[in-house]
Amino acid sequence: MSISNDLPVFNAMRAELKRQQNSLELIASENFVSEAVMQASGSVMTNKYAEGYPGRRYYGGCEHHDTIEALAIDRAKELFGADHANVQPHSGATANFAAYSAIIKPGAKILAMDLDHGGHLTHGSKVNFSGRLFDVVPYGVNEETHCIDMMKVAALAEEHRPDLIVAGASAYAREIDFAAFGKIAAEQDIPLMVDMAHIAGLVAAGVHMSPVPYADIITTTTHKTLRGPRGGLILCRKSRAKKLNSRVFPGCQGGPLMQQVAAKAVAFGEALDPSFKAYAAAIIENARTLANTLLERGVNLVSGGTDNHIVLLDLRDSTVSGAEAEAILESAGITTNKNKIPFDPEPPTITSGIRLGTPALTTRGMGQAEMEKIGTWIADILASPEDSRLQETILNEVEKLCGDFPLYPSRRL
Ligand code: DSN
Repeated sequence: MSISNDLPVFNAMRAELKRQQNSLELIASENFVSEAVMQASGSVMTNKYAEGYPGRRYYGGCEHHDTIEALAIDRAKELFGADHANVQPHSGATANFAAYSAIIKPGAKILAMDLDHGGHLTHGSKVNFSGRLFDVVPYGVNEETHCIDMMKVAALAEEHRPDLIVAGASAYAREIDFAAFGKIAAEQDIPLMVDMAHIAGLVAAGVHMSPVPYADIITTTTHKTLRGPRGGLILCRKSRAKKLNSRVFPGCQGGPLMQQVAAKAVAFGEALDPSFKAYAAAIIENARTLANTLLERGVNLVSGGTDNHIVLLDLRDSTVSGAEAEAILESAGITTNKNKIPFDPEPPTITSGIRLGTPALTTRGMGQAEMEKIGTWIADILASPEDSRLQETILNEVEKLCGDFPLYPSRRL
C-alpha cells in the first residue's frame, strides 16, 4: 500500500511540502536536507534493532548496520577532529542527558547559560530534567554589550566551584569564545561541556572557533547548520569514550534509530565535501546582510549585529510583541519564532524578541540581494503591523521569490 492510500496523512504531508516550498524559512534552528539524506532517513534501515555498537550488538543480522554506523562515526571524527564520536543519540536533549550522566551525578552543581539570556532548556531550566536533577548556577550576557560576560563566568566558577561548566546557546548571535571557557575550566580544574547544536555546521566548516581542543565533551544536534537529519551526536576525548557510550546505550536509550544514523553518515559525508565550507561562509554573510538591512531601517538587534547564523530582533521599543510579530510575519509567508531576549520584561509565551536565522534560505541558494529584500520586507511589516494589505502584497512577493529558488522540485511528498 502506498502512502497516498492514507489520505489524511498524505494530504498533510503534501501541504507541508508546499508550505516549505512557498514560504521563507527563517527559523534559525531549521534547514533543508539533501535528497540523499532523506533517502537514507526513509529507508529499510528503519526495520531493524541494533542495540549495542558496531561489532558488539545484541541482535543478529546487524552487519550492514555496523558498516553504516562505523562510517558515521569515522566521518564525524574526521569532520570535527575529535577522538571519539557517538552517533546514536535520538536528539540533542538526549545527547545532553547522556553527556551529563557521563560526567556528573544528580545533585551536582552546573554553571550554564541562562535560558532567558539565550541558553537552552537542557542547560538547567527548572522545567527540564537538567534543572530538576542539578543545582544550577546561571551565567548570562552583559547588559550593555549583550555578549557573554566571561569575567563573570570566571568569578562564578571560582565562587561556586561547579562540578561542570556548560557552554553553548540557542539564541546568541555572537561567536562563543571556547578558548576562554577552556581556560577557566582548566585553571579551576572543572570539566567543560559544550553544546554546539546551533553552530555545528559553522564549526565543521572552520568559520566558527571549534570547541574540540578545549572541551571534555561536546554535544550537538545534526539538523541545524550541520544540515543533517533530526538527531544528536556526542564527541569526546578518548579517556571518556567508554563511559559515554555506556551512558547512551544502555544508559538512556535502547535501539538506535538506524535510519537516522544512516542519514547522519550521509550528511557528515556532505559536510566533508569542500563545498560545505562555502555554504557555511554564505550562511554568515547572509546573516550579516540581513542584520545590516534591519539596522539601517532602525530595527534594534540584540548585541547590535551577528557573527553567526542568528539575528535576534529586540522589539522592546516596538508596538508589537514577539508573539504578535511572529504571527504577522507568518501571514506574509515569513516563518520565524518569537524568542526571549536578555532582560526581557515579557514571559516566554509573549516575549520581546524575534529570532531569525539564515541556514535554510542559504541552502535554497539565496544570497545577499535576497537578504536585503527580505530584511526590507520584515522592517516594512514591523513598521506597519496593522497593514494587512501590505502583508498580502509581501506574501505574493515571497511566493515569487520562492519560485526563483526551487526546493525539492521533483518531489511529490
Ligand atoms: N529548539 C531548538 C532551537 O530552536 O533552538 C534548540 O534545541
